[in-house]
Amino acid sequence: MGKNIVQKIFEVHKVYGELAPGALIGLKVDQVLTQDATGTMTWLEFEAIGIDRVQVETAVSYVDHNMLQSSFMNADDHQFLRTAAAKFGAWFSKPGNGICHQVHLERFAAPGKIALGTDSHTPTGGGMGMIAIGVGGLEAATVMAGAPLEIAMPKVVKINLTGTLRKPHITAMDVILTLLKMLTVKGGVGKILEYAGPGVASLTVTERATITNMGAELGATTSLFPSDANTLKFLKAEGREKKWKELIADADANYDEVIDVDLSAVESMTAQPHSPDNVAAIREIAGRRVDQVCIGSCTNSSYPAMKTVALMLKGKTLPECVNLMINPGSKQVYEMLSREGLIADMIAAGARILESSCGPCIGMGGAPGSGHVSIRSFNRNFQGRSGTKDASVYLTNPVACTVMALKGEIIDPRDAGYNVPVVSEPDSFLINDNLLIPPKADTSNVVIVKGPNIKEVPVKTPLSSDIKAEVLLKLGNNITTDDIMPAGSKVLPFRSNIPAISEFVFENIDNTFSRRANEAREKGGAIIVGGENYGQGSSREHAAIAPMYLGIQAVIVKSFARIHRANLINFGILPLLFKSEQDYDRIEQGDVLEVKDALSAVKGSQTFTVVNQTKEYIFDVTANLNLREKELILKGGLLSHTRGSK
Ligand code: MIC
Ligand code: SF4
Repeated sequence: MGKNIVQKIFEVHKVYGELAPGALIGLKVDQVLTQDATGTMTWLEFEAIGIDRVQVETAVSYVDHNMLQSSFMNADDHQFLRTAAAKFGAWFSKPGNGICHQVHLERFAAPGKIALGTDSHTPTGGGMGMIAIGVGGLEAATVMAGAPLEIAMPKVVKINLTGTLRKPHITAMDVILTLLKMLTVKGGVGKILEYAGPGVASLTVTERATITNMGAELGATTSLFPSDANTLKFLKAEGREKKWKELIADADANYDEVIDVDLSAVESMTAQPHSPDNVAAIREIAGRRVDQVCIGSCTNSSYPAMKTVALMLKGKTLPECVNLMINPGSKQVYEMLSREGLIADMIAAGARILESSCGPCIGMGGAPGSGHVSIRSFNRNFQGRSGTKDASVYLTNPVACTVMALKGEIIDPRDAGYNVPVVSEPDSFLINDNLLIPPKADTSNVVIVKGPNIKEVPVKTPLSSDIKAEVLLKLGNNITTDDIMPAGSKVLPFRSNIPAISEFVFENIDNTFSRRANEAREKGGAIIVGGENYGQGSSREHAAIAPMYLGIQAVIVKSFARIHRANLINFGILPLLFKSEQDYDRIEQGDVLEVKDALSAVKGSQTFTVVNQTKEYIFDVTANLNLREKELILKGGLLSHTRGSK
């Protein structure tokens, strides 16, 4: 029986386990990337584990999210990250070098490798023919300390691409938006999407990376493309052709599922407010006024994408009422555009050029006005993420963004009458790694510097036998980690300070939550109830650490998103599932629940009996914890576990 690419990569990296769907496997990890907003915790956790030097082949600490520096806090974090990287043998990508995923694709990603990243869009690397998975910080820290990555073997889905895109108006972004329309934000949960078929050859590495990047929005564990002649071309242009090797699925490879996508039939698409799967063809919603356009992010800020935008803007002027902001994805892209005079064309048209960072994508500046319509080439449009709760954020490709900026209205790029240039990948990129600091051989004199906002990672006490707690919040489906632990310019600077950031938990849903949780903590803690796909979106473990700090004992939902469930376990919060959906309907906020004999349920049957003391009935929930997860929950989380076993 032939093998698919996932099987080929996993076989080489397997430390233990069977490559059968659902079975637990341990994998050796080659690369770990961290970014600053999740990275301060990760590196504090790595320090707490007590290992001198990272044990993986390559670890890179990027600074790209917390870049506004409205006070000392961000700059102190950058200094901590720089000195921690120096101490522990990691590369350090200085602020200004670009968005972690774009830079990693350019300078580190390599076919056949396995990478982990403390960011949900780490699968961007899948465009290079590698397995790249987003995880919580503590997971990454333990892997950097030498542990294998342990996951349940996902199903492998073949996305069979035929035909070719009607470029340049329709782009790779439209492919992933089409898939989001078909599969929804939970359609990829428990799966790896492996792209194959004759259509693959028509997509460049950066186009592939746009698709694998936004596979995160499908909830997929990761997505990847084969490594072929296009991969070699890209690596050659980056001066890294030695990293190339061919990786294609065998002709008779087996898949758990096959989905066909005809690229020739893909339309110009947009994700409407407030979810990446609320997708429509642009023509269906054309005509709405546009106030703001943002182009960039880890999804769409490669050199060809940005050059196309610049050439479209050249010689034109933006309408009076449109604000256009552009973040080139990396220093490499930015420097190349500048040297070719393309930044000048953007500026001349009236665009505001921001630095190479996440920027408006995570609400670090660039918030739209009240009730404004913002069109973005980004990957997430959850309500309030832009910094403006009543703004309407649409996601679409950079060509459509540019057309809409110039027209001041929502319009299909094919209907606007503009000439869209065809820009191909260059034969060579401008390589200037002077913001990329290599690991040091001798780290004995390096001192890690921590500013006053950098506080210790809190550790939970081991699980207690009986949990009696109030349902502090009852929520619906698809609650995001942005809902649980908002980001944005006000909150992000507290990423290194759990006591301070915990005051913002659920702020946009119920701003009394953290006060009520603090009160409940004195009485034994609290419980959160949710629907399907709870915790979708980012990898931020703050969405677990801060609730843990506030005394949340358990979260009971219909289903979890992968990374968030792992983060809850890593910080000792019981992730429970309703056995019957009707029990979700019966519970109300304010009910007091008693989880009977939690310790023996964790150790044994995994079925927990819950008494609703307020309404006087009993129901069952389950945890489905594997052996390792059981141990973590019993010990109060991964940090106490890892410390204990050292
Ligand atoms: C995001 O896009 O939501 C983020 C900000 O990059 C997060 C990481 C974080 O919260 O720091 C992610 O995608 O994991
Ligand atoms: Fe940064 Fe946005 Fe990409 Fe997250 S999705 S890494 S915030 S650019």
